[in-house]
Amino acid sequence: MKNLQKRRPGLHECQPLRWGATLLAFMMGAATVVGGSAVNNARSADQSEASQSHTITIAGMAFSPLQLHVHAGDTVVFQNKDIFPHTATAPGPQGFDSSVIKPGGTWSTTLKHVGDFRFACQFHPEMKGEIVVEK
Ligand SMILES: [Cu+2]
Repeated sequence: MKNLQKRRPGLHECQPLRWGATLLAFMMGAATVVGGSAVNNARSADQSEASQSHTITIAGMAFSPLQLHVHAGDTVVFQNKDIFPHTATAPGPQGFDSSVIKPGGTWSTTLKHVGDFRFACQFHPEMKGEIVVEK
């Protein structure tokens, strides 16, 4: 240990700096995330009529959340975090079809029609979800 310290005297001066920089970067990232959600909260509180964006994550061969309540005019983003391609397909004239969402890809749709939209993945019919669009 003594030998190591003697041979590399700069290590002790240098390391805290690096850790500090890493910590600072981490804190800045966290602040950005917190700031972002605070902005979203403020927006939804001030303008409850304004359309919002919701995210449904696809991971582990499942949609999450399984059921989502939105208001007409809101946007839903499907984010595929799986290593497989998926679709989000709700049959019917007012339904939606993402077609293929590649691994790591996203697809979004704005839901204008009130109703109960049950959707599934066309490749994996056991993958199901539901979006309830309210006025
Ligand atoms: Cu699928």
